[in-house]
This record gives sequence, structure tokens and C-alpha cells, in this order.
Amino acid sequence: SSDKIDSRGALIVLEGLDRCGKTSQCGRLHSYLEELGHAVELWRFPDRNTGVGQMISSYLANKSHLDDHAIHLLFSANRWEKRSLMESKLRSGTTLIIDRYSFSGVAFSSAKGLDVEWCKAPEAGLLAPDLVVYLGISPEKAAERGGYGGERYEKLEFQKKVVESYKTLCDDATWKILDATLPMEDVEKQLRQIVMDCVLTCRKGKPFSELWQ
Ligand code: Z5A
Repeated sequence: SSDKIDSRGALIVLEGLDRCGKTSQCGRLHSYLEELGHAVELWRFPDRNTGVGQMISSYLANKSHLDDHAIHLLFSANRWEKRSLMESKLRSGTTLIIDRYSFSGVAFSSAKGLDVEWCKAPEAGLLAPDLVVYLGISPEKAAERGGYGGERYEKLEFQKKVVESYKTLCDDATWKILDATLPMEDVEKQLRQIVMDCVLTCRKGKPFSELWQ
């Protein structure tokens, strides 16, 4: 099909609770792939650098108040504003490692009580990741890691609801769950292996697909 291309980058997403270690692991993975000579970029959502991202950032810092539906749509818009760049990077052979994506969008908003299908709707048509790695940790253990900061969602009771929401999103085909309570080096080693498999599959011309159509 026209969607099949000879050598494309992989879309790799890391998900999990606050303090699960996503940011650390994304950084290590990025350096590893770069050292191997791969074209690779590290992205994160929310991308706080855009106009929409600044509204999100102010909301998360409790500096502004927004209706739950409105902030959900802003998080989604923040991904849509990067969609075409994402696709062109992947088509040109660059692998993208993304710290949080649509799954965070749905997990956090539905943990507030919004309907899951309503939450998924604005994400439909964004590129589907080739791999989602969920760094599993209990909210209690995560909270022990340096404590939570002052951002809006960094509260134990809320994080417990987020875990339950993530469970409903886990689709066996693209999700891999790692034990985020292992030493950082062990998580890193397991992550490298899963990611290399995915990068090679994509390079062989795995077609693109879209989320939740
Ligand atoms: N959100 C949303 O509602 N809707 C959306 O669509 C999106 C997001 C995309 C901001 O996200 C909030 O936005 C987030 C979800 C919501 N709210 N929460 N909660 P963010 O990505 O900007 O912030 P974050 O998720 O809170 O990221 P973080 O603070 O950077 O945490 P992290 O990336 O998971 O962890 P880390 O910084 O790599 O590690 C945390 C600490 O643990 C650090 O001291 C490490 O040294 C330590 N650590 C890491 N790994 C280990 C291991 N293996 N052992 C021991 N210690 C470790």
C-alpha cells in the first residue's frame, strides 16, 4: 500500500505515573540510540513550548482554572499541532521517543470522571505508536521517590485512579509493561531490547496506523 515505506523511524511512547522514571529512561534511551548512530529525537507531551502548551503549563501549575473538558481538548490540540511534523520525521527515518502521549490524555481525564469514549474521540487520527512501554509502579512507591511537587495531579488518591484508567487502555499488541521498581540500569536494559526489536520492524517497512479509528 502507499502507506508502506522502505525505511522509517519508530514511534515509541513511554507512559506511566508521575515519578515512574519515564523522563530518566527516555533520556538514557535517546543517548543509547544516538551512540548506535540512529537518527532519533526525544519529544514530550505536553509540549510546553507552544501557545497551547503554555496554557496547559499554567493550568498544571494551578495558575489558571479550566473546565475538565476544555483542558482535555487542549492536551489533545497540543498533540495535533505536532502531528504533521511527527509524520514527516518518521517518514524521513527518524525514530521518535515520546514521554507521554494520548494514553496520558485519556487516563488522566477519565480519572477525573470524564467518559472514556469522549476522551478518546479527539485523539482519533493521531499516529498510533509502534510501541508503548508502560513503566509500572504503585502510586505509593512512586510517591516515595523524592515526594511529589506542587503540580495539580501530584496527589496519591488521584494517582490511584489514574492507574485504574491506564489498565483499561492497555492493548496487548503494542503495549509492553516493565517493572519500574527495578534498579534503573535493569529497566534500561530491558527497555533497550524491546525498543531495538521495534526499531528494526519499522525499518523493514511496517505500515503506519492511526489511533482509535
Ligand atoms: N497529562 C494529562 O493530563 N494529559 C495529557 O494528555 C498529558 C499529560 C500528555 C504533566 O506531565 C502532567 O500532565 C502529568 C500528566 C498530565 N501529571 N502527572 N502526574 P509531565 O510529563 O510534565 O510530568 P510527570 O509525568 O509528572 O513527569 P516527571 O515528574 O518528570 O516524572 P517521571 O518522568 O516519571 O520520572 P523521572 O523524572 O524520570 O524520575 C522521578 C524520580 O525517580 C527521580 O528522582 C529519579 O531519579 C527516580 N527514579 C527513576 N527511576 C528510578 C528507579 N528505577 N529506581 C529508583 N528511583 C528511580
